[in-house]
Amino acid sequence: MNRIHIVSNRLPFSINLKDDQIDLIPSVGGLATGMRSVYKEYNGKWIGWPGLPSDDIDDGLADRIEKKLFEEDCISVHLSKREIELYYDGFSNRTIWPLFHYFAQYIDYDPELWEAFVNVNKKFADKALETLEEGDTIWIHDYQLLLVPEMIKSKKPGVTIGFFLHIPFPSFEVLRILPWRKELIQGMLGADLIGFHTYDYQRHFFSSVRRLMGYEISFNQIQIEDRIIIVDAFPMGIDYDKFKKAASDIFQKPLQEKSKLHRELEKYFLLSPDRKLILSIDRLDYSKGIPNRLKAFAKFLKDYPEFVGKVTLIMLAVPSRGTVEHYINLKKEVEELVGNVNGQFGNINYTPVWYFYRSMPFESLIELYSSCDVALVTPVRDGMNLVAKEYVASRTNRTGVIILSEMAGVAKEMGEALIINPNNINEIADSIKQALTMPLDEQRERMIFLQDRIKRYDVFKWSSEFVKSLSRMENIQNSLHAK
Ligand code: ADQ
Repeated sequence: MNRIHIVSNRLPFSINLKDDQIDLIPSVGGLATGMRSVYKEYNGKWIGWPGLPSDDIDDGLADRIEKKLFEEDCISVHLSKREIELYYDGFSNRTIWPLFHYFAQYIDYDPELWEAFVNVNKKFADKALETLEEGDTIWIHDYQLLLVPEMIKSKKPGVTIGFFLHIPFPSFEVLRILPWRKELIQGMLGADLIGFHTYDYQRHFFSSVRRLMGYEISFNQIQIEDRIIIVDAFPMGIDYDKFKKAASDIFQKPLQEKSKLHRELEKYFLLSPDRKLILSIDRLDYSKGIPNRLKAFAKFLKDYPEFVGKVTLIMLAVPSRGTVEHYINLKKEVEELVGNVNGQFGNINYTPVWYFYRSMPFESLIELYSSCDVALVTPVRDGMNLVAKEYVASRTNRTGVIILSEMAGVAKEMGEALIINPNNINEIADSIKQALTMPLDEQRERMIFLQDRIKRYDVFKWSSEFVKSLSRMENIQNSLHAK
């Protein structure tokens, strides 16, 4: 296979400027981990926004950043504050995000946002086109860049294009709400291979292609004139071994080397060994169902008062999209609910919810994953949800229970979790009780199946399966053109 390039909204580095020094901090997220192996192995470039608005840096500094990134085979797309506001905070996060997560009431239909989305997608496509040669392959990521596949295909048809959507693809009845639904589908259809996390999203996409464009679909192929497009499900995984190893390392550390958080957690259990911890980790996003989770925890404490004083919910929320109105309101709502639960059920020695509104270092996440008896993962919509997989990978003693929303893509791979409807507060409350009282043997039985499955299809398997399909597409394209 020839070169494979990556395009995503963000480059896999953030930039730290200190005095005259430019430091590149590698991202540790799942996407960066999975893709780093791909573009390095196939001698490609990674094209994306470096994370700094272009108005904040003068030309000299911009050149130096560019050079530094180029040493890492990264190419920057420069975006101004205004472009970020309209394309990223705007059309990506105020229009597509709510639409694709079924929050129709939150959609912003401002045509100015759409215009900026088209222009910025064109910027990404043009930047990629400067690098691309006929015969190359490119893998484009996510909802911010839905128009890029077609923008590249129309200029360089000999490039093999893959597109992967990390969020849900909604049903046609929801997608049709958007004035620019056809343009979005047309943009995606510039790709030769389109990937989703689950078969359901694939099915929804097909139905929109049929209804909006009238194209025929057979099995997983769309035929358009002399082109074939393959659409498939590739459930994204995590770097399983990294989580497993980090979790087992924690238990081997001598007491004096253990982190403050770890010692605090041990103290918590020492106070009363029958105490239990429930963990909740997300970006603070309305799609994650955080208010319902808090209401369900309060209902659980009310219905099962024997657990008051014995069970704590540790809730981490990473600040996210803080300039968008609905996120600001959500933050207030969550803070109020946390206050209510703690006010109603807490006392001097007992705080029912420990709430942290911040990002946490990897080691602390591992400590929490491995110390908490139950993971409460209740999004109202989620493309996949990697937190559920990270919890499974970190359970080295093979106990622990996951309460999981049926609306998360990951539920398709986790039949052994306690599956709930995230809008059913009573059901979540009862599942908390069931999880906390589940016999250890049953926990292990379920966890063994989960771990085997999540380990087998990790992030490296995910990216290599996608690359394999891209290589098949390249062969199909070549044979079609040879005819
Ligand atoms: P997200 O919506 O960001 O991703 P998710 O898949 O759960 O959701 O990933 C969140 C990541 O952030 C996890 O790796 C987690 O460890 C980390 N994280 C969460 N809280 C943290 C905290 N307080 N401190 C530090 N790290 C924290 C989007 C889609 C998902 C899809 C992924 C990947 O919305 O549905 O699973 O992309 O495709």
